[in-house]
Amino acid sequence: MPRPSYGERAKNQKNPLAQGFLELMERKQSNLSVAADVSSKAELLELANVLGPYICLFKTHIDIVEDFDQDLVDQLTALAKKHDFFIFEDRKFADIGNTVRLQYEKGVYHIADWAHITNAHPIPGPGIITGLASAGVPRGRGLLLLAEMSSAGSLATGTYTQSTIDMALAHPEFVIGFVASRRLTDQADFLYMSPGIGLDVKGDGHGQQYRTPAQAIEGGSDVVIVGRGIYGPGKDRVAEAKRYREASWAAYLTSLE
Ligand code: S5P
Repeated sequence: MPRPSYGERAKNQKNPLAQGFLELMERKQSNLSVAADVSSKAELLELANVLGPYICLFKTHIDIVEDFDQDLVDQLTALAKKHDFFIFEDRKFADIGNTVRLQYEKGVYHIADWAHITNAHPIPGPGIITGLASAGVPRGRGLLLLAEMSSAGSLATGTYTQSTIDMALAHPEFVIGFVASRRLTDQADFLYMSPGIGLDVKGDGHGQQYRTPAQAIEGGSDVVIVGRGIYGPGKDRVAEAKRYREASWAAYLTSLE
């Protein structure tokens, strides 16, 4: 059955962050996210600037940046506006609600102040969502739950994944979707973001498992997350970003037919 377009889904979305993101994908004709796992401020900003035109979402691990400062956040925010992308801090919160709220709002990074989207493991139960929501909802942010993981031997399967869906359904004001390998439910229109994507290799020697963008989109993913496939050793970053964007967008267009 043909799927509705990102633009059509935007019209029916009740969550404003998810709506804005779907509109951005449609406008920019990109369902590609880059996973910018680099450890210097200069490299991170360089990636955001050169790859910004091709992506809908810039995914960070802010705690691996060795020279983090507020200016990095200010510059990244300016690049997000200039190139029209959202920022996803891949923090993978995993503690009780009160603690994650503090980790989200305070400390060195103040993630809630600049990341449009962040994510959490469902393992502590629904309190992790309400804790994060207390800081995120007033700022218009969105949360993804890790319903599955791309790594070999992941424990996020079966009833764990099912319980994650139930937790998401109970919190539509803040949960906009999942990190997962495939579409999980038709009970609400969630966003599905899939890491573990590569066109050339199958793994990384540390448990990561790669599938192609087409495989992810065919399974119902909305956003394809690519890291080293774009900027790994010897890669032409812009050429690779274009290649992944084209492959992912072509797979999306096929899913509409
Ligand atoms: O299950 C997961 C969830 C995530 S968010 N598997 C993942 O690989 N990720 C993240 O996606 C991971 O933290 C990394 O930032 C990115 C994949 O990077 P790559 O270089 O393997 O494409």
